[in-house]
Amino acid sequence: MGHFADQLSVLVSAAFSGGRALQPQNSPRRRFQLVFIKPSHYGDDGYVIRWWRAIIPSNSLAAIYGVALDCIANKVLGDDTDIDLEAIDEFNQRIDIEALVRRFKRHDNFGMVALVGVQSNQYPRALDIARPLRVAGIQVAIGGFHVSGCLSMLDGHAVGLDACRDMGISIFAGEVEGRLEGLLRDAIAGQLKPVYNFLKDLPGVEGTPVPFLPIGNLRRTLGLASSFDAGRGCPYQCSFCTIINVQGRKSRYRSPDDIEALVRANWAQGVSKYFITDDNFARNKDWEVILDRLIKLREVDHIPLGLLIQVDTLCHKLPNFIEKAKRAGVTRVFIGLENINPDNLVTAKKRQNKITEYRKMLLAWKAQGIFTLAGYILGFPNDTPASIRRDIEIIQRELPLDVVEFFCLTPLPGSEDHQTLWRKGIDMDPDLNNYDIEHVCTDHPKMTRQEWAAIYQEAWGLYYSKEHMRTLLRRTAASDAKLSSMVKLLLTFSLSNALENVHPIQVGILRRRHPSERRPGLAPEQALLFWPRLAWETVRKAGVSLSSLAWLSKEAIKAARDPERYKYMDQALTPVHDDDDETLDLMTKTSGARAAVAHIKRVDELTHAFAAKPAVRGQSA
Ligand code: B12
Ligand code: SF4
Repeated sequence: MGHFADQLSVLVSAAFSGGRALQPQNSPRRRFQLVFIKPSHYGDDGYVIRWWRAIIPSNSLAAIYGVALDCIANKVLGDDTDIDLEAIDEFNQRIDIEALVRRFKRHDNFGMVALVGVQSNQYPRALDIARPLRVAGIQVAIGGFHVSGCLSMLDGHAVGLDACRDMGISIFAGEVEGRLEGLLRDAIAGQLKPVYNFLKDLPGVEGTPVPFLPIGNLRRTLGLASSFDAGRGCPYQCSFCTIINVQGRKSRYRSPDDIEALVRANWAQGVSKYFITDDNFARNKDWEVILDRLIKLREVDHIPLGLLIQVDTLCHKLPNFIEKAKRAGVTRVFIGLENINPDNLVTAKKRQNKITEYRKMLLAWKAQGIFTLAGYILGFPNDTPASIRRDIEIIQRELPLDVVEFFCLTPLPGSEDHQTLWRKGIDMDPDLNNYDIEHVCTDHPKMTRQEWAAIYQEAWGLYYSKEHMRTLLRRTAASDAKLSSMVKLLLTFSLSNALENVHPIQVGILRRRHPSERRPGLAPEQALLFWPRLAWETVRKAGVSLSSLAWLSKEAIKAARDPERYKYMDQALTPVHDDDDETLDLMTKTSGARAAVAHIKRVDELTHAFAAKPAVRGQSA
């Protein structure tokens, strides 16, 4: 309990401080400037992707911020040194580099800028942020999936890590819990090491400081949501995955007490909506006690929790999982469906995804009125533009899925796929900015890079056709789920790519641009053209968004008022039948699907034969 109370008091005092400059300003002691920056990356227009309001906050930032609060509370730099802490998410806040340099100068450069949670696609931008800071003599460290993934899988130099060494940026690979203190001590001595590598020593996360962002940061996201990882690590071995090579395959998890502390601290600042970022919450070994605690906070303490979780396609087989998730406040669930062709799933070592279970699992979530969002990867070896078009039609017709998110299969640094191509010297896009799983970064056996990119663009329009969005609204009305939530989801997912040319999970409201955020190397644009064009684009996009919103709202109202709404039925909503494997295209259109069905039947027959044997013996006895 002592630990719980400590966590809570650190977080609640941070909540009330607003998060910036956490120590008294008039203190005569040394003030160490600690600035956490989560870099964004460049859009195809050459400008940093930044929004007035982003949709999702950064959990990497919250995780390291929570650890820093703990360091401040424990005065790890000694009694004579205060820490001024600030977190900036470039997704929703412009980084004024000149102002930052001036601020550090006022403090004789006593401090450090930490580039946080830097993914491969954000690495070039992170270096561009670091460059002027290093020129000004400011200490900079970098961490996150790019450096960790590369050091875990490659030779210590690839991909682009020497750029950090050349610029004197300290590389931090691995997790920061229990290690920030040491890093800060090195920083106050002006002696950051070139590389810190803790990848072989993953910390237990139970009892470590919990992710936390102050309200000032959270207000920059839509819907005032926060995030936390209830656990890390996934037991599976998908070859495109970076996570297992950075966070490991063993399940490590936070305690229910820790989670309660962060929920209460956030509630003290009015926040009760969360993205639980575990890549596979169903494989968090402690999912049940965590859900039980969240249920208590919701049902007994009346904290109005709203949760988004990520799970696998076998989660419905865990007794009570879906029911408890509902009671804990889960309203949306992200499922790594990835593909409906088992041959493709096998090539990616995603054998745990059984297409024969997809409908059961999706209907189980639907029965609870929980929205399902599925990740769907385009570009597996058996994919062609024609097969992708066919598969999208099958999904629309036969799977009771709400939202589909398309991605391009990408050899992300840190994944086995990347390592294989890198070892074989196969051509991959040298521009890391493109490794955002929306761009094609290597060759495909059956499609040219152009065909692949084109079908990715086309896929969004195919799935989010007006006709299918109308069907989705009718399915929502029939299952009595919240139509206004479905309208919001459809608005975001149907427009992000078409209007903003970015994936819905990195979209926001009102795209911001600033001439200073143009990618170095690209010609600067004339102010006289830049500002009017930005204004015109903003007006045009607002017009398109409003007209889509009007259309979706009209259709939602129609679906809600339909006297027959609860009688609506289609193939996707039809309960699972024994003959599905003969009648559904999902089970019959590919050789992989047919083989999967045959395999299930064989297992079933063997199980029954085995079960029947003792009875036969009994009869003969
Ligand atoms: C939540 C999440 C998101 C959220 C929030 C972003 C965030 N990073 O918090 C959203 C939905 C916005 C998102 C979007 C995207 N994401 Co994402 N996301 C994740 C996810 C599932 C969890 C992140 C997290 O909280 N991890 C837990 C924290 C604690 O770990 P961490 O980030 O590594 O940070 C720890 C250490 O690295 C270290 N550390 C980190 N930085 C620093 C810095 C210093 C100086 C130090 C000392 C230590 C340190 O300390 C932290 C605590 O231990 C990860 C997968 C994963 N398991 O991490 C993917 C992941 C990071 N995302 C990924 C991708 C590709 C994307 C997108 C590009 C997808 C897209 N096309 O839209 C976008 C990019 C937009 C963006 N703003 O980041 C990839 C990155 C792979 C790579 N090699 O680059 C990952 C790994 C998933 C994958 N597919 O492999 N994402
Ligand atoms: S299930 Fe998800 S987190 Fe686990 S290995 Fe596969 S892609 Fe990675």
